[in-house]
Amino acid sequence: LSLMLTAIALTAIACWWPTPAAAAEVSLSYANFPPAPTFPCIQMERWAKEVETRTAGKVDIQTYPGSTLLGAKNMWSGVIQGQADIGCISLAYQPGVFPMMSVFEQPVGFTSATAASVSQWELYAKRQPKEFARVKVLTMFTSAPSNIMCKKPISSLDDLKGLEIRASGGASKVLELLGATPVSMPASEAPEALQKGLIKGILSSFDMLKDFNFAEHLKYQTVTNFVVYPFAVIMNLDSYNALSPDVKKVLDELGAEQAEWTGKYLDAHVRESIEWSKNKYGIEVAQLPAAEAAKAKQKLTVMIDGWKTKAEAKGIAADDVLAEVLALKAKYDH
Ligand code: 3IO
Repeated sequence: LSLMLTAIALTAIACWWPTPAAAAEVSLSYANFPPAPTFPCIQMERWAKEVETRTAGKVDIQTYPGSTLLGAKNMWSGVIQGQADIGCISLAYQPGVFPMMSVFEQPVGFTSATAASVSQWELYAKRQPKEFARVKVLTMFTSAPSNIMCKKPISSLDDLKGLEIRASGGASKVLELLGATPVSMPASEAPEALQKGLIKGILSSFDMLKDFNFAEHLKYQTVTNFVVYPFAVIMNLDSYNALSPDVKKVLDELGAEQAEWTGKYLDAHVRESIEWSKNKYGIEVAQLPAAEAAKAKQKLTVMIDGWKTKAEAKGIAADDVLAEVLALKAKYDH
């Protein structure tokens, strides 16, 4: 009998005892626009796992890659309105909306995603530009330096004349100034445009060769390092404000670390993507010849002046901001 009572008592305790899996107090949705294997989604999964671990299961993150909750073009407004708690945006998709942080779309010559990402986060954290006042910014990071992935070899600026190349924001401006025909659209729409023959190439980072399988049709790679694409991970303000102080602390402390983690992941992944593309599709990777690169650099100088004029019109101390970006680049990019 006592054995039976013990068994009943143990069962009762086992049923009543809270299991860690049932302890999540907050569930947050996190929307992303590109497919799950791409770097913005890889960093999303890493961030979600870190938050779940560091809050001891208090917070549960539901991730939605591949535009399943919000797409590239309604991410910003969707998060502000609360259709998702968290979302990942590429700043280049909304020209004019980020007068300060669009400095990271300018051709300042970053050579790694790590240096650019750490710099972007530091500038944001220090200056807290009011263009992001309607959201809580959780982290920022950039793509790797952008290069030309094309159906034909590009060895001079003449080869680019009138060529339809997909890009966005600052990268589209680069193409325009170099005499190409920029076709602006989010990365998530590029596969269809390529398949329909609307574009002959893409100006973005080399991770896309593998993650979008672009290496199959874009065999000629030209290293130009023109610009990077800056990103921001944003959170609905009401959703953030509703969190307990200990959870807010976990999120706040992850910002800088996540920026660096993502940059390092992407720089390594770009190398892997190039090797994979060489082995699988026999792609060719060439540098833009030095004389042509110098010509391009010359043609792009007006771009930074254009950014300054627009930023100043919005009350931003553009010379200060630019000088700080260049100092950050000197500190982190070598
Ligand atoms: C990018 C965007 C989504 C998925 C993978 C990516 N690799 C580089 C980018 C940069 C970008 O925003 C773009 O539109 O090329």
